[in-house]
Amino acid sequence: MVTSPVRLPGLPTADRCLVMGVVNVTPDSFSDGGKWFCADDAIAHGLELAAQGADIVDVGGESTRPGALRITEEEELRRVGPVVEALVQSGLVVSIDTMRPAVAEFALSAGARMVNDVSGGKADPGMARLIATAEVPFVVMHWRDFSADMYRRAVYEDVVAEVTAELTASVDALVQAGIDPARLILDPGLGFAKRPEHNWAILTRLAEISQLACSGAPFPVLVGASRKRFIGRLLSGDPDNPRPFDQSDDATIALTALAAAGGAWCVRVHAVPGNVDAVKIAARWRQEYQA
Ligand code: PMM
Repeated sequence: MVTSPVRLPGLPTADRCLVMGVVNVTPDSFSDGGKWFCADDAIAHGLELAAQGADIVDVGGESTRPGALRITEEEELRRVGPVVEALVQSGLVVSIDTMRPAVAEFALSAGARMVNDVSGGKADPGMARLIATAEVPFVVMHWRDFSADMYRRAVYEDVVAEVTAELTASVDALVQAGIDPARLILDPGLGFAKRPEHNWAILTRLAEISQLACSGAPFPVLVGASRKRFIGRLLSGDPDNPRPFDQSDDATIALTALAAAGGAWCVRVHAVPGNVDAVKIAARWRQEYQA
């Protein structure tokens, strides 16, 4: 895993794992759909997350919950446009969570500093072209299909080997399109075409994903475990009745500590304060190991 502070143009650098706060401007996201659907509420929420210690706020307008259908580009722009503009103007480091190049381009022109594409550039070939030109950090998430179909694709013999191989192919394609690999961030895509056992296997082997099949420097890794259903299923002990999303924040904090101690570059979370504490604890933990 990456051991020294990671330097990605336009993004904060710290001697600890970074914390990305989630601003979902959607009526139907996994855990907070509808709560910040109106622009003013979403803007207030982003400002609150930053005040609580989020290093980056990730603004998204399209739900990726299992089974979700796509919205139009116009609707996505309508949802995220004013929120990105207001948060940038307030001085926040904004990431845009989108699979659409036009939405990413709008957000970057408004001052967003990175693009978080859950498809890792696979949903639209125009995304790689945009990122090659814009020269901003880009999240390459492991993704097999759109949400409507992703569980059908959750079949693996060796999930870590297959995720690593598929991420390597995505990185190769992006580099081929002209993107500097030093701007790429990897994300194993917890919950995306993955069943609980796949997510747990990945979480314990982040270092292998960070290294990919490359001999060069390891890639920074972003982990998005917050409030995902596999946590609620473990906590309730009943796969058919997972614990509700808003009662899995303490467990998310525990996972943040473990992922950060394991070398994650950044965690994407809904509830910021406890996760900020967790990354500080993990940084001290790692410092002792490396001494
Ligand atoms: N998960 C969701 C949305 N965007 N982006 C990245 N990079 N990684 C993730 O795991 C991820 C993401 C879905 O979660 P939400 O609907 O609760 O925000």
